[in-house]
Amino acid sequence: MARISGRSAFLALLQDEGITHLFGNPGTTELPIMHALAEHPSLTYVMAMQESVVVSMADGFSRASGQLVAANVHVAPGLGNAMGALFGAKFTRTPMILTAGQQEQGHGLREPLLYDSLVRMAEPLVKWAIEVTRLEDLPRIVRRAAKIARTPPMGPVFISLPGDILNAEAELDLGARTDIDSAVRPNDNALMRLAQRILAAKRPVMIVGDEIVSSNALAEAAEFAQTIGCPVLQQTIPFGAHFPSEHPCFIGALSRSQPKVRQVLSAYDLLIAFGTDPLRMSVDSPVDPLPDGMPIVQVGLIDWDIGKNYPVEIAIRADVRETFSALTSLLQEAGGATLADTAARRIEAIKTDNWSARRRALVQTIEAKAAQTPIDPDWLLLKTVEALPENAIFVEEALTAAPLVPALLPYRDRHGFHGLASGGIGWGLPGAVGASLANPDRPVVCFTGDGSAMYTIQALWTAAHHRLPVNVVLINNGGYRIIKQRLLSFHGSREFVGMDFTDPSVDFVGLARSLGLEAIRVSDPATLVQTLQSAFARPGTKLIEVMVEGSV
Ligand SMILES: Cc1ncc(C[n+]2csc(CCOP(=O)(O)OP(=O)(O)O)c2C)c(N)n1
Ligand SMILES: [Mg+2]
Repeated sequence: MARISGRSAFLALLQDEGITHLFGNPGTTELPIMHALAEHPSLTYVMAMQESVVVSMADGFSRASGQLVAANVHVAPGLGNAMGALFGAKFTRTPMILTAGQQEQGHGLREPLLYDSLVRMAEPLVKWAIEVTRLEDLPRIVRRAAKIARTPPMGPVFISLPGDILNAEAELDLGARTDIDSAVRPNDNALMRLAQRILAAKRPVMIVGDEIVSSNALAEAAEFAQTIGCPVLQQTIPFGAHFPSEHPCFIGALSRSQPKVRQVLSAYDLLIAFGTDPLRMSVDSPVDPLPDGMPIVQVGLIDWDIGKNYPVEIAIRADVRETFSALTSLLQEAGGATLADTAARRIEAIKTDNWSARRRALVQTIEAKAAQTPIDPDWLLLKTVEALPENAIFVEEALTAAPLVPALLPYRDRHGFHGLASGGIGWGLPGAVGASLANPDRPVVCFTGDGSAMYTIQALWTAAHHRLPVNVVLINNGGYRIIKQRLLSFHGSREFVGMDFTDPSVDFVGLARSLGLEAIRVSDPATLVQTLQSAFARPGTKLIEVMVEGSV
């Protein structure tokens, strides 16, 4: 066995686990890793100028590729900076190995500058957190971390890397990766019960979520819906391309208003939940979103989400793609011509009010606001969606300009759309940069609020540095409009303290240029379409600042 340094072994292990990019922000405790990068030129180091940006970039890379990612941050304060972004990665169950350099163990208990217990800091937000205390354990720890991160329910893991471990040398066996195949099919009995229950329903409805993306089941979900002719709703947090929008069975995303959800669901007699936490809410309400006694059947690999808030009549822990395939054949067999007739009839009925029909009506309403100055944010969204280049990836963190995204943007492939998920803002810009690095052949359009962009604006520098084909449409309404709207609706107050940034206003064009980007400002609706089309058609990273209506 060859002698190898801890730092070089660490990078070799990551590469063997499929890591192509290491997102990071370096400090003294990370110097061993920075040193070893020279020996691993095929590993691309992506520097971001703050640790929350680092982690959100890695998160965007994974969300837009399905791959395990790695990020490295600077000891206790760097990990502290990263926590909000790590919360986001926990929410989306992103397979991520997060590491931080740690002070050398030779300090013992003397608490040097920058030292704190990194494991204790990271623990609440990760599946596994550990500090390496012997070089011999390093291979086993990295292998185990990778396996844990990418085994459903997936999620981030954390490794603390003391400097002395990274700088030491030993004869190490780097081992090999373990991939757990979790494409699990339900047993025959469970499948049969599920099929019978679905056939017995008169008005079934399906809610789908993130596991449709992570298990690559869009086509299978569509075929299942087609087979029984059930309307399909996207879960209440529409952060991914969870169903092909243009499929006749798709009727759109559920809102997060409990009374509205209850009303929508009350038209049905069976809730079929696949790969989702179907009714995750935001603001408290005395109304329960689930109609009383509504029966549920639920399938997915995340057992935490199954029966979490409501009892489930048939609950199955299995892969959604495998389950759809098996279930669809079983239903076709068991249902025969009767089911085919029923399904055809149901689909005819859905067609009059499905996603496509609703979109046509919605577009007409929005077009009526085309000439408004300042520009109407819904119209801006519509024009941005219409101008998207073929195969573009759309990344959204747009708050008051976002509600119509699921209704206007057609989801066509599982990596084509990524929206704000956890509710912690500042993810969008770096998320878009990560998505671009993961998909060098696809243009990325990031649709972001001005307030959200200011949490992680330095992500633009990384995009410019790597010359990424990212276009940022920045919605400038001069403040936190959603917070104003909520102060007004929940508190009846128009005293908007701390919600404007107009004195002075932020010059986003100047800011973007200072970070090395081309930047354009649009105030006149008459020039918007042309500006978007021309920007999207040209190479390079760009920011298009659009001045929009911000009143409440
Ligand atoms: C990390 C974090 N800090 C603060 C908030 C609270 N918050 C939610 S939306 C928002 C303002 C968003 O502003 P902007 O992106 O400009 O969108 P707008 O409301 O103007 O449409 C804030 C501060 C949050 N969700 N996450
Ligand atoms: Mg704003």
